[in-house]
Amino acid sequence: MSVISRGFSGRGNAETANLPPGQYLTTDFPVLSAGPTPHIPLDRWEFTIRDEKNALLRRWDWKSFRELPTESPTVDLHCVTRWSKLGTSWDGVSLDTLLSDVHADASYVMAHSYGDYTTNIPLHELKNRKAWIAFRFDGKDLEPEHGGPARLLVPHLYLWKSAKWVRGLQFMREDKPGFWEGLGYHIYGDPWREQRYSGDQ
Ligand SMILES: Nc1nc2c(c(=O)[nH]1)N[C@H]1C(S)=C(S)[C@@H](COP(=O)(O)O)O[C@H]1N2
Ligand SMILES: [Mo]
Repeated sequence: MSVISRGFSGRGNAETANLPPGQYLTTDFPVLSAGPTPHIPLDRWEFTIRDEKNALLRRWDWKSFRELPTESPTVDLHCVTRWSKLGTSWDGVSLDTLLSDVHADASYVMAHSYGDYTTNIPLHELKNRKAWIAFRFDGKDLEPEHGGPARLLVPHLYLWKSAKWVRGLQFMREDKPGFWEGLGYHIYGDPWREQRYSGDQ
């Protein structure tokens, strides 16, 4: 009884309200990767923050990264191919923690991944508990297909901004397109404003 009423009324209405325009709900977790899945041994993994000229500002290896305080956000995911998955649970390190004492003369970052994927994001979109480097999904170590050992998680933007296998952020003074943005996807990618392609408002 409780299962039926939750499925049909309360939860259904709440979920529809959380669905951006043009999206449909899915409960599985599709894998979308532009290339092969890189496999990064933890003893070779690193996450770096670099300035515009590529100078190293911060570096964590897996051990020092995992010693940082973690958060456990529950967030909704919206892929530009129109599936949304609501209420996903993650463990990760907040970008507020990683960027806390880094001073940048820059308003944008390029996220770089192992395997060469890139995506651009305004720096302020990574702050104020809106973005994480996530290493666990649903209580389990993040699967390689979904970006393990660790991926960027910026759930308030379309999911292509959440770079899997992330290896670092580079500050940029001016905005530049990353991989999908350079192929015609929107430079910003707000699902609530349906910013799918570069011509969209
Ligand atoms: N490194 C990397 N990150 C990536 C991608 C990719 O191809 N390579 N695809 C993006 C796209 S288009 C989406 S929708 C999500 C998909 O994440 P998932 O495979 O965990 O569902 O990852 C994003 N991050
Ligand atoms: Mo996507």
